[in-house]
Amino acid sequence: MTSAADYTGKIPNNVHLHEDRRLQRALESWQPNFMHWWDAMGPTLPTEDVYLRTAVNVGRQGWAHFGHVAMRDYRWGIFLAERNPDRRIAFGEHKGEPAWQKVPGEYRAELQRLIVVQGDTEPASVEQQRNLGATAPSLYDLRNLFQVNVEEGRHLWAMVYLLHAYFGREGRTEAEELLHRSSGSTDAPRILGAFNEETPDWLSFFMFTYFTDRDGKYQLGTLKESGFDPLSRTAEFMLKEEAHHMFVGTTGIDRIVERTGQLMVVHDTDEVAACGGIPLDVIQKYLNFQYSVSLDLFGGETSTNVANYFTAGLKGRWSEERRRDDHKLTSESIMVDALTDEGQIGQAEVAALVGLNTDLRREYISDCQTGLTRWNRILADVGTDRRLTLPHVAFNRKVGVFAGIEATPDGTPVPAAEWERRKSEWLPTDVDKTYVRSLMHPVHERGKIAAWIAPPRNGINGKPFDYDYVHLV
Ligand code: BYC
Repeated sequence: MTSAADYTGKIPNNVHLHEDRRLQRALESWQPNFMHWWDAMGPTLPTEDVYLRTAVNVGRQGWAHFGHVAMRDYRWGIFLAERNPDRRIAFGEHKGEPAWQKVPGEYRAELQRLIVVQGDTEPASVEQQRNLGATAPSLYDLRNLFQVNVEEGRHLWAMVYLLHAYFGREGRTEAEELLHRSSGSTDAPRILGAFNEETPDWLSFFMFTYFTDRDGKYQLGTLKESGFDPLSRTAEFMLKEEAHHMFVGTTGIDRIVERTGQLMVVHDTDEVAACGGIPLDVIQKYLNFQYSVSLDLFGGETSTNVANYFTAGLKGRWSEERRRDDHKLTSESIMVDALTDEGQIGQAEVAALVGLNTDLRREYISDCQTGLTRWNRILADVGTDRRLTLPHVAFNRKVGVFAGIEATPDGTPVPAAEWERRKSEWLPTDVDKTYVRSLMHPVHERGKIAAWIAPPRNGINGKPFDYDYVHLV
């Protein structure tokens, strides 16, 4: 079933908003609050306009429009993927039943919670990235930052639509709360740990869009399986936009690694700071940090929450329909990472249902590994034998079984005192961060780029690298 996008009202949408005046009015009264939040917490660099992609439809041929727009006039809209009227729930105790078009009363609280947690991450990332425009390495990168920001804003709209349309007064209150909590706040922080960390420089930004947006991909992939059809359709369309965010991360790190590798080879040294590059050790430490905080986003290795979500049909597995089992998992088991009685890192067999966070995290880890393979190929191609690695799952964890121990990046448990003494070898120090920040000077001239990063292979939407992607005021 296709619904044409309606652009005539205040809120672009393909959900027939004009047919439900109450809902339309409620969302229209949330809209100025969103704009207020965007003005107060969104990008700080003043711009005239930016070459942005705007979602205009969900159909197969052409879902986005590219053009220069003033960011404040971006048309944040509500778009759900096309509805399949025959869709059935693919897993859990309701497997085979028609997908729900309304919230089932018995799962209301759980569904609302999943939507709020998902919704909370979207504005959080915009807040974390708000000052990066001032130090963009090129107009191309500046445009990509703003693209990510406006689309995270749209993803907030996607979750707020669900809260308003399906969760009544409580949903509207939660939608307000999404604008009140803020990243890093002591009084009202964002819900998940990684979204209260700083993203103060572009190396952090690219690590964030590689590792943390990729958690988004996997979590949205599980929500796309949801028996609650509006959530499934929303997540499906969000995933389309998400692909570009991860592209920004992957190619951003590609280009930093390429520049660093070149400097290492040309100057025959690992100490590339002297020639204006980011040392590979520092890149590795930033990677260690962002990967480990992103692993925390998957929750505990075992979780009764996730077992309940799955059994209820609210949150499925990655590629649920391609799995060759009964999709109920009531009598299966899975090996999960665990601590042995002696405090060593090992594995334990648990019921498959409670191990689903581990299952998802494994899919995520093998996807993360593809980045490492590509960055190491870049290092090999420029002619150095230094390599980057993914740290062990037990490294620097604050959530799950490893939260109580310290371990080195290769997965050796170490006493707390040794961790304190040696953590500067593995995680960014103030000196590392200050150095990276010292490189962050804006390059806002067309066709120019900062020295610590290589230029991209291609521009955006067929435009050249030296295109006027952003007009500053
Ligand atoms: N920080 O049962 P457990 C994205 C809490 S990113 C703080 O093991 P569960 C994006 C947990 O809530 C994707 N608290 O966890 C990326 C629970 O609390 P209660 C976001 C945490 O429920 C970039 C307790 O600890 N979407 O889209 O199985 C830019 C026990 O936990 C954390 C989602 O996450 C943490 N890291 O799984 C923009 C999907 N982890 O019940 C956007 C929706 C756990 O004791 N969320 N806790 O009060 C979920 O599916 C689940 O809530 C989680 C946690 C996967 C997050």
